[in-house]
Amino acid sequence: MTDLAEKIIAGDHRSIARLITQVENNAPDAVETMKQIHPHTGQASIIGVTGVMGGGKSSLIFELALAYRTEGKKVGIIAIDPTSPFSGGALLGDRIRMTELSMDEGVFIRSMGTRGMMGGLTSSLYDVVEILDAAGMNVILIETVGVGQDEVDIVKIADTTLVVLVPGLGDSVQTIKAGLMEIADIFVVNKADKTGVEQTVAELESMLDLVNNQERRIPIVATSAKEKKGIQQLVVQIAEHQAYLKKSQTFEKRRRQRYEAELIEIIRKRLMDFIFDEKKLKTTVDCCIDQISKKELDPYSAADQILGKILK
Ligand SMILES: Nc1nc2c(ncn2[C@@H]2O[C@H](COP(=O)(O)OP(=O)(O)O)[C@@H](O)[C@H]2O)c(=O)[nH]1
Ligand SMILES: [Mg+2]
Repeated sequence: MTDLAEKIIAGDHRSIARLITQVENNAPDAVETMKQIHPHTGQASIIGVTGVMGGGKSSLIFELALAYRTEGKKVGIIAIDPTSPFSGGALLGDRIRMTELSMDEGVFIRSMGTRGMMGGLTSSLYDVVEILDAAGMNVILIETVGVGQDEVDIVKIADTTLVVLVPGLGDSVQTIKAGLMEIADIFVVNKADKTGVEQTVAELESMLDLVNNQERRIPIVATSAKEKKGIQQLVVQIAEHQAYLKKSQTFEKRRRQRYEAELIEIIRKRLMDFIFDEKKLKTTVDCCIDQISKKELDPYSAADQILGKILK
């Protein structure tokens, strides 16, 4: 086993950070370590937090992290949001509180860019989740900005997805994209210290009444990250959802979905790397041109041969 893999499994923060940087930079060294840590994964609860911009996702993650720390759990936080206080964006006050959290040995915080190749979540997110899991984080909280494909992708990674809404969005429920509705395992109405919470909760409830064919009714939790209210209820609902997943065998199904998405992503990435490495592509292709000209080979068979080589 590589020295780095050993240190990561032991939970060493600097080594965790190093491997994450390697995977983000597409460093060839990372692959061997990633292979070695995989058998040590599978213990962490993965919680995705998505929803409206400015709804309090980062603030809620902060409060959840504190709550899990009181339970003695180790917490990993991944923020895929350049405006997140975890990434050094946002207001100074929020940023200072997040930095305090990072002083805690039981918390590992990492922010990531959104430079996914074809939109959607950055492909190294799968790796980062594996790394934090192998490093012994009991809970991994992932914040994503709710735009485009991102919130749909998070479902493939998270065991439990929280959709964060706020009161006073007017016809909030109508304006929420259907996609967000489908992915929620728990609705969180944050900023419950403001007026209009009851109305938003009621709107959500009646919307849930309409889709009554679910075997599990999606719970709605009102929280105030600002006043630290409703956090414990949220922790309880997350635990109940995870118990439900395990009881209904959905847990295994979700994990399989994640591995499937991850594997497809790795293959896609390798193929893209090959295609976009023009020099390499040209060198590979060049070898066949002579044969094609001399009619010893046709272009289709040549393509089969080349693809066979990179796919093996
Ligand atoms: N009144 C109120 N403000 C909040 C609450 N939670 C977060 N905020 C504030 O809302 C703003 C956006 O919060 P943030 O956590 O960065 O939202 P995000 O963009 O969803 O991650 C910040 O100024 C927070 O201090 C809350 O429960 N009540
Ligand atoms: Mg945020």
